[in-house]
Amino acid sequence: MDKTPKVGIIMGSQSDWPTMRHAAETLETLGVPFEAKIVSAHRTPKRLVEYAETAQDRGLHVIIAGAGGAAHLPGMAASMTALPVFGVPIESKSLKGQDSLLSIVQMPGGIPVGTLAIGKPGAINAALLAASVLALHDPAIRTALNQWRIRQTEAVAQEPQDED
Ligand code: RP5
Repeated sequence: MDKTPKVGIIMGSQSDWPTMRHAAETLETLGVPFEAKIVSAHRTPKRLVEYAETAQDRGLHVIIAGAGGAAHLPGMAASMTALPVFGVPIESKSLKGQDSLLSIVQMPGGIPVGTLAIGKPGAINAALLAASVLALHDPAIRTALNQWRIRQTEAVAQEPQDED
């Protein structure tokens, strides 16, 4: 099986990993080859340019970019590649991720970023969306994604239980 990463997960800081690892774990479950890198729009701008400009030639099909606060990473990545970019707003301490959400979602017309929910649900859904894109041309990923959805449905109990 080809192990060349098809999805690039990038994040602005090590502090984003507790959120972004949920994207990584979801892709792993689905058997989607990915890479995960710290790339900061502000602290490592040259790394970002290099990453975005070479992403397609290196075989990536989708980029998932997580960032918090003044979250310019997804938009700047999208400005330098025509690959689909999904943005995950990290739940920041000061504004609970509302700052991240607004700075990722409100892109100018012409440079799209598919913006997900704040935090863990957004990270999981970004991975599922990336898998959906790949599944259009990859039957193994399509099967894995369908099975994942069946398992999720089957895991929902008919009746609630006391938790304590
Ligand atoms: C952003 O600043 C990162 O994406 C992170 O969410 C936020 C805070 O970074 P640290 O100060 O924790 O490194 O660039």
